[in-house]
Amino acid sequence: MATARREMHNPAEDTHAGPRATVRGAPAAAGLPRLSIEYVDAPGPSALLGCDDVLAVFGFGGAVPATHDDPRYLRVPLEPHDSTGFEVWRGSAPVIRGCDDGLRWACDGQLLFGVVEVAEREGDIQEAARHAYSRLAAFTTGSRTPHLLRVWNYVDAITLGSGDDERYRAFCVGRARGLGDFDVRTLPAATAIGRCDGERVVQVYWLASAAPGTPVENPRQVSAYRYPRQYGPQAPSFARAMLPPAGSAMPLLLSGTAAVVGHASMHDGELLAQLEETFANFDALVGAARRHDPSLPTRFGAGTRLKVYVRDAHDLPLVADALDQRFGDAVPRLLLHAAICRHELAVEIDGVHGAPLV
Ligand code: 3EB
Repeated sequence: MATARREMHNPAEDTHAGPRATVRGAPAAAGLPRLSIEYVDAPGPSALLGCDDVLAVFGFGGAVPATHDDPRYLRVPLEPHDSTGFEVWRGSAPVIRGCDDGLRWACDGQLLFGVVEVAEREGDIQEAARHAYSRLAAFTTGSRTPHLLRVWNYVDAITLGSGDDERYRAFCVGRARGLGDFDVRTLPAATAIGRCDGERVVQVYWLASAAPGTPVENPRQVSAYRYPRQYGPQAPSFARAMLPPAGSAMPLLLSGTAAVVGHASMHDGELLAQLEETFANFDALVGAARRHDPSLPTRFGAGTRLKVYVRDAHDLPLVADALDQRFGDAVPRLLLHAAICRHELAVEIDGVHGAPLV
């Protein structure tokens, strides 16, 4: 079966990073990993997918195509506030790509984009998350890009249900079970955000690499994987940030960050205070990352990209203004209407941060 499938592939795919490739054998493409992330205006994804260094193109909201023949395209059904932009990941040409029983991927030899979307059966988010993560883990383990750097999780109605029945908590259980045995010290950076589209589909996409990154924790925050029992039966499986493999031309990968200090949510009902606390968290996180890589800029700037998730659509203009005041147009950003995994959190931000690529 595996052999038959391989025979149907382009021979170039023999070097791909999929589940049947082993780490032994010829090394992946020479050179160090390189990744740029841009928010670009375009009439549609096709024009952007024409470049053979593109690892992934993301469209946001209801106005973009839901699907595309090219496995590198993914629609994230979160409505953007003030842009029609696509997010484009560029790696190193040539990128090869494929689809394996619904799991889509693209790989440049050093970096791999992957995505799997699992429909919940009768609202069973735990089982959908377990299934998504077991596919991710089976695809990644033993491949030529075995190191998970960053994962994004988008699920519907994230805070529906109460106590341990809350959907986010059930998601955390399914995620950990799907990952199987893991060492918390190698967990990827991540985002887990709620969609508002009513489609009960667990959407998981990721960035993996041939060489390992270095996880970074935030000195102002308890590591999420050590959150106390009050937040659910399974602590969330992610690192606060991931430094890219040494020597790469890649930014620091920032996990979803909110007004959480220690393990507690701060400033309930005060959106702007939560925004300030979030940036204080980023300052501490970047400070911790700079102890590993002092060349990282201290402050957010032209090599930073922020994705800003705002719970209440009415607050979007307020957040846009606050970001304009803080950064002017120095920091490219995408503002999205999305639910945060704790009721009391009104805003969460993820992104990447580095020196501008030359
Ligand atoms: C927090 O600090 C906010 O479960 O993957 C942020 C990033 C959050 C990732 C996840 C959750 C996740 O706990 C929530």
